[in-house]
Amino acid sequence: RQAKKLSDYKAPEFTISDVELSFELNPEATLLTATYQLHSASGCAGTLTLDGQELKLLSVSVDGQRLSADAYQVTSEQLILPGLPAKAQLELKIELNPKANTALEGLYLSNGAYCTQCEAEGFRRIAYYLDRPDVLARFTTHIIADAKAYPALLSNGNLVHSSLLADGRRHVTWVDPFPKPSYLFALVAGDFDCLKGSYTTGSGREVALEFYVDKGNKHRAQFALESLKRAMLWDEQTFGLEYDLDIYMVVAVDFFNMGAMENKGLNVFNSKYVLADQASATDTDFFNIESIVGHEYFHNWTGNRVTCRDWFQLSLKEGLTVFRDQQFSADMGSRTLNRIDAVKTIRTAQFAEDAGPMAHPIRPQQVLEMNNFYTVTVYDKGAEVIRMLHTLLGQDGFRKGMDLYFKRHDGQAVTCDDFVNAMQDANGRDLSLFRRWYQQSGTPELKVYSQFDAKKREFKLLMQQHTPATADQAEKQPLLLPVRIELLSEGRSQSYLLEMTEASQEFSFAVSQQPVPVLLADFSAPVKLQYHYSLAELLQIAREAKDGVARWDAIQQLWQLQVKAAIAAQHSGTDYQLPAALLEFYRQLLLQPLDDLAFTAELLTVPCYDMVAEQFEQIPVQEIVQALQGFRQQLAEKLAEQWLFCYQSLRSEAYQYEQQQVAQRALRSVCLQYLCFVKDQGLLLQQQYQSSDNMTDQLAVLRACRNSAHPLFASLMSDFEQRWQHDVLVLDKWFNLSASYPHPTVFSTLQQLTAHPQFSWQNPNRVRAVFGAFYQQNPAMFHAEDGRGYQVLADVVLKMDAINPQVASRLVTPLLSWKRYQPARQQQLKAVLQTMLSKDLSNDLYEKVSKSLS
Ligand code: HT7
Ligand code: ZN
Repeated sequence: RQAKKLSDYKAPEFTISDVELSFELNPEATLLTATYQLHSASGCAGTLTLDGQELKLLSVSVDGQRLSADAYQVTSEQLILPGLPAKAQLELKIELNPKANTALEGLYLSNGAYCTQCEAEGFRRIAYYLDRPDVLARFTTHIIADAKAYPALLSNGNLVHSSLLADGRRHVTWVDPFPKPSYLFALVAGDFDCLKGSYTTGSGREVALEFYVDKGNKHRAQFALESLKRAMLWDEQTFGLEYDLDIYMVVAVDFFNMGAMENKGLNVFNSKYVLADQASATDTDFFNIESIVGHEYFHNWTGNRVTCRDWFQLSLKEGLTVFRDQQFSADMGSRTLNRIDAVKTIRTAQFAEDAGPMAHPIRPQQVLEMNNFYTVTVYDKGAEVIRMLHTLLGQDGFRKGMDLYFKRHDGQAVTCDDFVNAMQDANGRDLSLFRRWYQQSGTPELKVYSQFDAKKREFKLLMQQHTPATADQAEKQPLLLPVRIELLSEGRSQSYLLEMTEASQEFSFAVSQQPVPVLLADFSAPVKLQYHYSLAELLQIAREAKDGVARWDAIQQLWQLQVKAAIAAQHSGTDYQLPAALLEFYRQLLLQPLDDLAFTAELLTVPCYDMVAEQFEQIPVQEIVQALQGFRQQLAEKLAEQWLFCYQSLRSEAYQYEQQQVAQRALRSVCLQYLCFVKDQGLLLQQQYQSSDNMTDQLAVLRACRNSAHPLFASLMSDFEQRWQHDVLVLDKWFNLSASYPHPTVFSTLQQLTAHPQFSWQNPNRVRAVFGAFYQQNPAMFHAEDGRGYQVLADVVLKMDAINPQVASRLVTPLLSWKRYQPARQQQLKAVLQTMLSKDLSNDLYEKVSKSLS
């Protein structure tokens, strides 16, 4: 199997200026006629090699002449045409079988509707093509399908023709005036309800907005539509970027590999990121919808108008677009809470990726299967890298850089270097050192020591950075780290932005008293910080720092210290008691919550398993689970009255998705979780479950019951299943709760779940709802002593690999990092991986499993 390398990039020898696609839709035998206008870059005749996979090629014609079969060569991945003139029209006839397509790449069926997914390399499953992002062509798409069964026939751009044929089929034509790479092509055909709206751009153009959803679900798309309008306005106000077509369509489908796809003018979304109402969706669902609708919309400029030269540059569009969606969400809600969420993602999933066999820089250098590189590193660390540029250049400097980037590169396929060059040139600043972030993988460790000289009235910070070797890269160099700090002294806080450029550096501050340093405020660089804080200092930071993220982080660090102490106590066979000062801090917080109740809820939440596990080189699984459970129990018992007081003081109002209410519900839910640890709160749980008018509060009850193994869990879960049995999106929440039940009965539950009438191995949402929840939210059972959890997941991964390799390859992730566990677990994990590797695996799975074992 041949990996591709960034260093091997060559510009294409042929380009395609115009593409005409004509689809005659049929579930098992769709006929596609594809016509391309080809131009050789050298101006000479030559060999044209097109990408293609699992296609039935019916005919090939050049300039109107049908070629005989010996005039071209077809392999399992290519169509090779020797001696093609410098300028030629190529016509291909191809037959496709969307019904047999369970990989959900290319053209497939989702509940009977046709849809496509082409990023990254899925267009080659529709037609032989130069399926690479640096070939930009104007697309015209004809769709011919039964008019009654498929009233909606959609593609990119503008509808220019629609007619009824004599045989009862409809023929429509879409023209997309913007040249685009094949990965942005989309086609949808089906029978949907359509929610319509409109948006008038800053320059006064009216844009039609259309959301296509399953019949009966129109009212559930309203929030997504409003989110889209907010995103359109935000991009105009923040970056001066307007939408460019007359229509923006979103289609919600149930069968989908990821969250959503930004196809030009025709986004396709996983229905869970479009459909929401108060009865069926939680506050988190609403939040995600706004953020993902925003993300896909923002791609119209960062990704579509300016696209990637090659897939190694994926972070050019994804890192930047995640940064933009994070800024959007922060402006729509709480900046601090949004930042805390992003920090959690980096500290859990991204740091774990860096420490595992798939470690790679935000611009990977070598790839076997591109789908494996839609990672937290490329997306979220990529966004952190953009954020650091924003921090270094300031808001205005960053905007100047963005303006120059679009001025230079609109309509082009470019590289991450082109982006940094625009930032550099617009600001007159040398960013050569900063570029290392694009080529170096791994998590930098930042060690800080402090010194106070009372005589000299000087406070010094000595900082040392070091990036440990990663699986992909042994040698590391110092990086440019923007380090935001505050110095707390005499009730005041002074802020600074330090720029660290060397392996070791000293910074001095003139002060009169010894301050407490708040380090890495706002998580200004994606690094692991080490500094010896006392408990008292951490509590002072939690009370006094200006930066909310730093305040939250102080409590996080405090908990990490508690985990270490509790595990040491477990080893010496003693009980561990939480420090009185921490309990007192919590008591005060409960009696007098901060103005921001959602922030209060965050402070009151013990870190999750993943966050703690990431602090250990070798992860002591059961010890962490036991320590965290012990903390929750102690907090629940010692502050029992305060949890109840706080819970009761937060009255629930008629549901609205608005910040104040969201925050109230979050805090009430935290209180409820703790309350259930001490007393049988049967009445209270029943009451909240039965009387609440929204999914957020109902789900909080089910979670509280699950976490405390409450006897009500079974009956409430069965009521929930009955109530929502016909609504698969809501049923996913039930699948999720069932699979995350932290008790050995979960193993038989998993079997029952896969036999549930609504479960389908073909639907990634269902598979993720069960098995994603099992490994992400049930560490005690996933890591069961006898290795059963690993075996269950390994079997599922193998089964899925034959159905949908992309999904299989994502599910395998928690099995890969076997080196992070103690010897017995290492053996169990290695054994399941070795068995896997002995099978005939997809490239997706092979790349990960073989790296893990090498
Ligand atoms: N750009 C998209 C990435 C993507 C994808 C989406 C759906 C299914 C398969 C996919 N492969 C890659 C999504 C985004 O980042 O916006
Ligand atoms: Zn994206």
